[in-house]
Amino acid sequence: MGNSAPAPPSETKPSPTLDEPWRKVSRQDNERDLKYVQDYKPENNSIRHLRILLHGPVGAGKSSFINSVSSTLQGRIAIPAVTSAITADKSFTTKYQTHKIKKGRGSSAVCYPLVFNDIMGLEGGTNAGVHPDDIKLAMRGHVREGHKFNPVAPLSEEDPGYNRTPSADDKVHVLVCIHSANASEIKDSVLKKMSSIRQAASDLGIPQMAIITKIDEACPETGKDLKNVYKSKHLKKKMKEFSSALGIPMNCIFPVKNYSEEIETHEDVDTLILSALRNMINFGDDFIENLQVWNQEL
Ligand SMILES: Nc1nc2c(ncn2[C@@H]2O[C@H](COP(=O)(O)OP(=O)(O)O)[C@@H](O)[C@H]2O)c(=O)[nH]1
Ligand SMILES: [Mg+2]
Repeated sequence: MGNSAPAPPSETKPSPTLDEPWRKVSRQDNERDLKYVQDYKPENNSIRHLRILLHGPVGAGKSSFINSVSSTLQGRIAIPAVTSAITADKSFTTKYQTHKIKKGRGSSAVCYPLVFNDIMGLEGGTNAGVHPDDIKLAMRGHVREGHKFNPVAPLSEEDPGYNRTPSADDKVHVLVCIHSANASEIKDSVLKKMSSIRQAASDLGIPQMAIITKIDEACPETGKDLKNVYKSKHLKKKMKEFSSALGIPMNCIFPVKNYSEEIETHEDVDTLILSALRNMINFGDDFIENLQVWNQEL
């Protein structure tokens, strides 16, 4: 045994990557996807913008995702609209805030007809995160801009932060759960909250998807080259685990690497952000279209 030649690495350790990607995305799609997002306009006249609600644990990358979308669409790193440092403080009271994405520069600047809200929450204890009932109210458009969430007392109808007459574009059109690929197993208490939120969204017919962030940290091969994302066995496993824990089908889960330390945008980062965004718009627009049908039927 002693002087036998060592086995080649491929025999001792299975490769961490698949030979072929299991989902096809490439930087060649960037231009098409960017154009799709740039040209998007909700068909429904009563809706000025598609409202996307991001929810997930503190530090999952919600604010970074909004900033990354902004950077990708502007072709340069956007000045953070939302500071990430304060989100690390779990006692920080979150405000319900709508984030818009600027299109163009200077006096000709307008905003994209898509807006984001992000809600932290789903932490284990009762005194951390936004109450699930408040997330449900936000989905139905009942939470006013600037309302400060109280984790122990959900919004009541008497509260000035309660909007009794939400318009169609106050309502949420896509619900996105954001989670880090680098996080350990999701706690049972968190899962319970997530599933109650998911159920509420299902009851309202709101489409749901998930974004898995920090794929660069979770998988070294993907960290080195983002093009490995759909070849990574580890990430595929993580996405499957996530899919079964949350009940979100694989084709509604998108891995991204957010802009975090970069000073310039990068095509491969943009590819994944655009792929997620394009699908978000598709899902949301289907919902908006149905709203219109319902309105006509009423
Ligand atoms: N490496 C890496 N870091 C990320 C990614 N997304 C977010 N981060 C970092 O994770 C931290 C928390 O992100 P943040 O967006 O504030 O999370 P939030 O609490 O969900 O809003 C920040 O330091 C980000 O720079 C990612 O995809 N890759
Ligand atoms: Mg944040």
